Amino acid sequence: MQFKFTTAGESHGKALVAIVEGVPYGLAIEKAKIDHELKRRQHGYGRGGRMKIESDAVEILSGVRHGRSIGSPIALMIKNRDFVHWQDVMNVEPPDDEPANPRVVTRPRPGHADLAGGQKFGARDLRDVLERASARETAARVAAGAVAKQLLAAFGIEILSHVIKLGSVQAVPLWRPWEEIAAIPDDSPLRCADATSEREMIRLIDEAKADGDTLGGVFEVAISGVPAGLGSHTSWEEKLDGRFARALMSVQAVKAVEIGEGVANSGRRGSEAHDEIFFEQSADSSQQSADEGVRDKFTRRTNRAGGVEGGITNGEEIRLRGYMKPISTLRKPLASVDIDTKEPSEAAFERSDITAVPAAGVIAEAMAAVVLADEMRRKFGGDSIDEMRRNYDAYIAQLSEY
Ligand code: EPS
Repeated sequence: MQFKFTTAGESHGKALVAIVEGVPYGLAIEKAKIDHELKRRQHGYGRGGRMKIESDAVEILSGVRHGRSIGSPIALMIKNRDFVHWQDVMNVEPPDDEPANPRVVTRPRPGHADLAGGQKFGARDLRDVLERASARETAARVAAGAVAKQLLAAFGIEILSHVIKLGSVQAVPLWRPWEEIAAIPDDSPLRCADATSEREMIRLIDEAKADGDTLGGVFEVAISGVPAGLGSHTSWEEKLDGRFARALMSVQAVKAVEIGEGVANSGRRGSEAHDEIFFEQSADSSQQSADEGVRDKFTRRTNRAGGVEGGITNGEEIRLRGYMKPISTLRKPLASVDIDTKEPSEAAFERSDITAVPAAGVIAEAMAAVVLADEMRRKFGGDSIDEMRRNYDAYIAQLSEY
């Protein structure tokens, strides 16, 4: 059984939708938890005017009955509140009359999909491309990811993210323990664990805004409670680091992905790069402590691998980093060329976020959740959550005997 999803919807169309498949029968699904994730994605200092218009909330259309999944595809819908301003421009039907302001886009933004997408499809109105390329689509991903998170939470797996760099300002120290990331309040301006760095980041955003510019940065996703043994070394497609990289790289504007301390490790000696293996015996290895779940276990004192070795989870916390380029819609536009006149022309601008790195972290959480939910479904199968749990429990028992 696979866990997968697909999305549909344009940025200024009627709604975004996600269809999620592979949720086992009988899983408690809470709409409030999906809405909570949607709200987290919308938050963050440096977002633009659109976020004042949208207040994302999900409507669950299928696959859930009386608060529990029934094993069928779960369809989720998020309405675009801004659609009321775009009904003519985004009309599904051929218009009777030309809209008063058709908002045709002919000046591609460097860094956006506008020009390459226009060339690919032969589109004379670049809106046909940008409406779908827009990161608005990620609201649907986050909704699907929130379903994946509810499946993972049933097995004690939790996912968080934080911002570790914004523009040129890097949080010090870069690496933060789980507890510090978990303690960042949901209404924190940039979801950065270090208050001093966060103030600097805010100052940088204000400067960029005043200059009509934009900023990128780096976020980190942290995942706890993952058992050893998800993913596989046996074939390139099965390697979990590769699957995570693809999932995170597919997030709009993410241009590099790092697993653990992958970048720093490339410049270290092997003796400084790998996580040595130890075996800890529980203080009391009597039958009573075994019954209480206190077991002997393999341990690491470092986690530079970020919880994945050989494409397989090793039982440590998973750490994934995504590097986001600056947003490509600039108030002070870059040089471009009008696709009709071929004359030099400034790139199109209507409005823009200054930065969206905290949001990208939330989206990456959702993508990582979907990949892990899929790994859990592949390994533990089952048509119902009860059957899946029996299989999971048997494997955990096997692990503890290893
Ligand atoms: C986006 C452009 C902006 C962002 C949008 C992504 O939208 P608009 O063109 O309507 O101002 O606000 O992000 C969202 C709407 C969102 O929900 O994240 C783009 O071109 O990618």
